[in-house]
Amino acid sequence: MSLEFIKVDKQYEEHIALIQLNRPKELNALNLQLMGEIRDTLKELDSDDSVRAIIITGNEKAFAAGADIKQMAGKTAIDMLNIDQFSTWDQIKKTKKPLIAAVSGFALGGGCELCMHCDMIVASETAKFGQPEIKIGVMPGAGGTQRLTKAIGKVKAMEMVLTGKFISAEEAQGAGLINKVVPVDVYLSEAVKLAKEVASMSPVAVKLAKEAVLESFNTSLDEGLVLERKNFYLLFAGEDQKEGMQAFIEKRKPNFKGK
Ligand code: DAK
Repeated sequence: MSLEFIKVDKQYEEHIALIQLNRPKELNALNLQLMGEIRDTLKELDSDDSVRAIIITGNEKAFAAGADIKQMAGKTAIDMLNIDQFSTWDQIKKTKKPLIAAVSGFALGGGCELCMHCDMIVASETAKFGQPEIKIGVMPGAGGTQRLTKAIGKVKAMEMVLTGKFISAEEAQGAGLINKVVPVDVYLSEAVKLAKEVASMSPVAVKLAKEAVLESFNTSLDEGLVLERKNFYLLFAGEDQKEGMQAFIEKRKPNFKGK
């Protein structure tokens, strides 16, 4: 696969893949090709057993300043329908491995929505999150009204979506949108640390636990509990459960194989 707008390092660290958005002059504005490259790369990494966690990052100035406004400006509703960007975002949503966003600078519009497609978010002190689509006459289109509201609650989400105002990393952490705020020189290494911690767990347990947590957004408590229980039982069919519990009893570190 030849990649123009992202850089991919499949073994950035052991078991950790890194995707870096790479349109720096345009503040990593998410054009259709870039989104397609993310979609295809995630699909490939998701089926690669050597990868246990995936980090998505940008650069110090911008994670991503949103969808490419210049590419979108002249489109009609029928163009948008035919381009069907939703299938790309839906595919990204299907990623089973843990995704961590390492964010510095602007994470706006589709950029903020891409962060919210990740399972955890580590940000630098300079990060700014926002859904400013309202300022250009539209509204969030890749889940912003739903995921932001679930993350930070109605009134704060309403303020961000209806005024387009940005929030700082510190505010985002206080509101529950992100996991961690760290100095700008370590935001990536902190994301790697988190990814390594997750990658040291059983990949099967991580996959099934991620599925169960995400399911809580779509189901009633009882339906979610049914899935949780099935996934819990399923883990007893695998070697990693035996290894994990035996390692505890023998007071040693477990060696999980994802089986
Ligand atoms: N698109 C295209 N170009 C962008 C851009 C964007 N979103 N953001 C920045 N750029 C470009 C600027 O045009 C400029 O290019 P040149 O003029 O140098 O050629 C360059 O990046 C540097 O930007 P600035 O000169 O503006 O830099 P500043 O530091 O002064 O300002 C800023 C930074 C981030 C505050 C400002 O650039 C800005 O407000 N950018 C736009 C932010 C925005 O409105 N984002 C939301 C876009 S709408 C969907 C999925 C997703 C979406 C829609 C549908 N479906 C699945 C259907 C998402 C929509 C959006 O995200």
